[in-house]
Amino acid sequence: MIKNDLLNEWIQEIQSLCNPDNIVIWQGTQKQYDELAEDCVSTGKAIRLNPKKRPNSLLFRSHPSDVARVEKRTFISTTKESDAGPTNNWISPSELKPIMTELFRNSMVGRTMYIIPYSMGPIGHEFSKIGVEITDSPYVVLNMHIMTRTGKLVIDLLNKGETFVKCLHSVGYPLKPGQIDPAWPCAPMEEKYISHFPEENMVWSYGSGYGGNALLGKKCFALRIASNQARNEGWLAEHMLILKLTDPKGEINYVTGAFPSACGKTNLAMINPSLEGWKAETCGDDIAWMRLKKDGKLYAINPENGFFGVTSGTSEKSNPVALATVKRDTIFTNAALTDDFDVWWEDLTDEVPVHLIDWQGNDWNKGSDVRPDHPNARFTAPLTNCPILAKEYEEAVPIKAILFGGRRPTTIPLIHQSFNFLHGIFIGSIMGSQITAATIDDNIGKVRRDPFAMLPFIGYNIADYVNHWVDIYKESTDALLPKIFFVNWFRKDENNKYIWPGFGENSRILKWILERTKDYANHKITPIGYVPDINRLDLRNLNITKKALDTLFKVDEKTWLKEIHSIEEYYKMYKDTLPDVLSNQLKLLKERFGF
Ligand code: GTP
Ligand code: SPV
Ligand code: MN
Repeated sequence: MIKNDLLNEWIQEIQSLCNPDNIVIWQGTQKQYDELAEDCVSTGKAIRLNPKKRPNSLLFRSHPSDVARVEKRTFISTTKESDAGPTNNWISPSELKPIMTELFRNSMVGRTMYIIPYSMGPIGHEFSKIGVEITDSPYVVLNMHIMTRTGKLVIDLLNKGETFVKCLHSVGYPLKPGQIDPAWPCAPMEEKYISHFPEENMVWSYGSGYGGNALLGKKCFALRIASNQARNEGWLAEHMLILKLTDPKGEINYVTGAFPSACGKTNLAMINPSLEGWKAETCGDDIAWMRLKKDGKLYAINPENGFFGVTSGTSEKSNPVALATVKRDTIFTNAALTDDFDVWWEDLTDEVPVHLIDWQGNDWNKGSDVRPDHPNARFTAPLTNCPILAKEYEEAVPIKAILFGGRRPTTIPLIHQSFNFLHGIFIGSIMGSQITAATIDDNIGKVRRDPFAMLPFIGYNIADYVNHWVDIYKESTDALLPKIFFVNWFRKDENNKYIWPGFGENSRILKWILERTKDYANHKITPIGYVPDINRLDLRNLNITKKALDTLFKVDEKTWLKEIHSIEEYYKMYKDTLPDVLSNQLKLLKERFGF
C-alpha cells in the first residue's frame, strides 16, 4: 500500500468507477517486469523474440485501427475555450467529464488495474515531477517501466506526500465472463478520447493502447500538462532532443533540436558524426525540460528514461547506435517477424528477407506490394542500452544552440540561423513540415505548420505559448541564451530524391552551428537569416555537386514571397491575439526582402 491519502482516495474512486477484477501496484522490479512479460507471451498478446538473437525482447502487434497518436481525438479541456486556443480541440470539463465517466464505468471488468507511480526526470532532481498512471493495459505497464523511472524510490516520495499528475488510462474493452481477450483490445475511433485537464494536472485517456495515446508520461504529461506547468512556473517543456558534442580539441557543447514527429530527433540524438575527430553523445531524443538558471543560461534535462523510436529507416548505415540500443531488452510494436523469430522493418537490411510474418500476423513474401512492417512501427528501449549515452544524461546541461527543423521538400535551406532570439521565436512559430505516419491522418505527406514541433503538444493557448517564450527571453539576454537555427535535412530535387545525405553527414552542419555560436565569420547574410558561406562549410570527403549545394542554400525571392503570403494566411488563426513579437518579426522579414 502507498501511504498517500490523495492517491489512495483517487485509486478507490477509479476502482469503484472502472470495476477491475484485480489491482496491482507496480513496484518496478525486474522480477515483476519479467513475470508480466511472460504473462503477455502466454496469453498471446506478445511474441518472445529469439533470445539468442535479441535477449529479453518482445514483439507486440496492435489492432490495425490503433497504430499511432490520434490528434483528432486529443482534447484540451479547460473551463474557458480561449485557454485551449485555436490549435487544440476543446471541450469543457463539464461536458467532457460526464461523457468519459460513462465510458470508464465498468471499463476494466475482467481486467487487472495497474497503478504505476513514476518520475519524469531523475528521481528527486529539482527539474523532475511525479506522475501516477492507472491503466488496464499490461503493454502500457511494460512500456512505462522502460520509458519512465518507476519503483520504490518514487513510492517513497509519494509516501512523503509528494504531489503527482493523475493519469487514468483504459483500453476501453471490458470483458464479459468467458469472453476471450483479443491480442490488442481497444475501442472504436469515435469512442477514443485522449483528454487533458490542465487545471487539475490530470489526464484521462480512453480507447487506445498505442504510444503517446496511452503511455501517459510521455506526450500527455511531459509535454501537454508540463507545458502548462512550465508556463505557470517559468520554464519550458519542449519536443526536443538533447545532444552532447565534443569537438576535436575536446571542447564540449550541448544543443537541443525540435523537429516534428518522425522528422529526425532520435536520429540526430544518436548521430555517428562523419567528420573526423568529432564525438556525439545522447542526452535525450524526444523531450526536453528547460529552465533558466541564475547564470542566465538555459539548461535542459531529458525527463524520459527510454526511447520510443521509429524503426522505419533505421539501419546499420543510417543509425548504428539505434541498432545497438535495441539489441536486447526491447519491446517492438508493429515490426515484421522473421522466420527465426527476430524483427525486420523497411530499410533494416539491403537484402529483403524472402519470407516474413507481417505486422498484422499474416504471411508475407518478398516482392509483395504491401510493406511487412507498419510505417509507425516503434521500438521501446532503456536509455542505458544506448552505447553513446552521455554521462550527464541525468543532469541539466547548458544549451548553446536550439535547432528547429522539419520536412520541407522546397523553400527552406539546409540550414539558416536567426539574427537573434526573438527572430528565432518567429522562425519557431512558422515551422512547417510534412505530416508523417506518427499520427493517424488522411493527409500524410502534406506540409502543415507545426510551430516549435509542438502543434499537437502545446497544452494551452498558442498565443500565450509564444508570449511565454518572449518572457523567457526577457529574463536573460541574447548573449547568454542559446542561438536559434533552422535545419531542413529533407529538401528534395526534381526527381523527388533527398538532396542532402543526412544522418552522420549532419555533423558538418553541427560544426558550422557551433562555430556560429562563437560568431566565427563563416556565414552570408540573407533576408531570412545567416546561411553558410559554402567555402567555410566543412565538406571534405563529401560527394556532392555544385548544383545540389546551390539548391540547398538558395533563398529564392519568388518562393519566399509565396511563403510570406502563406505565413500571413496562417497567422490569421490568432485573430486579435497575434503576439507582438510575431507581427514585428514578420514586418522586419518583409522589409529585408523589400516586399
Ligand atoms: P518521433 O519519435 O516521432 O518524435 O520521431 P523523431 O523526430 O525522433 O524522428 P526519427 O529520428 O525517428 O526519424 C524519423 C524518420 O526520419 C526515420 O525514418 C529516419 O530514418 C528519417 N531520418 C532521420 N534523420 C534523417 C536525415 O538526416 N535524413 C533523412 N533523409 N532521413 C532522416
Ligand atoms: C511522436 O509522435 O512525436 C512520438 C511518438 O514521439 S508518440 O509517443 O506516440 O507520441
Ligand atoms: Mn516525438
